[in-house]
Amino acid sequence: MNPMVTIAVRAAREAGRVITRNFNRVDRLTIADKGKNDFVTEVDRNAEAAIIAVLRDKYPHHAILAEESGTHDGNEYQWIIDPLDGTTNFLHGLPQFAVSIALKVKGRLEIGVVYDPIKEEMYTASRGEGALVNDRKIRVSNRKTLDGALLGTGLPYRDFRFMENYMGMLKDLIQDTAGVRRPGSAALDFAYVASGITDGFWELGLSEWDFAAGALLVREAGGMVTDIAGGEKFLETGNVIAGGIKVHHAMLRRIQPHLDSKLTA
Ligand code: 2AM
Ligand code: CA
Repeated sequence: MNPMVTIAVRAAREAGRVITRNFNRVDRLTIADKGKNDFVTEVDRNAEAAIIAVLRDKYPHHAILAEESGTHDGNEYQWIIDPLDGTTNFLHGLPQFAVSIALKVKGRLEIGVVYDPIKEEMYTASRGEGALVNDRKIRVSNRKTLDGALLGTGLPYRDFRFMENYMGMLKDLIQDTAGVRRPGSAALDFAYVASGITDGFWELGLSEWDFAAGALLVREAGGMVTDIAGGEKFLETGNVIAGGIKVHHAMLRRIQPHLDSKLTA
């Protein structure tokens, strides 16, 4: 196994400890409002500090991009960290959230770790070596059509510029599939596609730290990840479709009629 995966796993477990210690004690937490529907707690900050401490200790020269503390300069190795993906769920006592840690080397995704501290599920991937949950190999589903497919998605919650586009996609996809779910942690949504629990996923306007690790999980589990126009710019635009190859293709065809230039630019 890539030794950097071992370090990322250690960092994710440290963050998981901070998170589980505070779960269901939200009344005691200080909650700051970063903006409309954008909350951050001391748990996010402490979990992020725990991750950065582990990474810095081992790799003092690597760069870091982290949701709460922004960019820390360094070399061509860059860690991308979301210490608590699904903060809104966490705040409400809904046990669906995760730690997400990815590593890019010269701009290319190399490692992805997503950890669900409630279920104690550690999803890991490194480029060219496949994807695992708790050391068991995972694969995307091999469903051939949307018929019978279970899809994950993220509803717009803060930026409503693409509401009409999104609703058009949702309307088509709920009619063509077995159902659509909105669990609320993009990192875990990708982990579920990677392990074949859901057959596909799409969302508009994600941030890179929400799904950099998840995107590598899906690819290493044999799936497709593209932007909503079918291209490679998903980390830049945050508009993303993921799934097994056939389901991804079918989703792309259903989504395409609802695109316009402001979404694909
Ligand atoms: P976060 O908790 O790390 O901010 C899903 O749509 C993604 O959007 C999640 O990964 C979540 O990441 C983010 N998000 C932020 N605020 C949200 C909200 N109020 N409702 C749903 N998702 C939210
Ligand atoms: Ca996030």
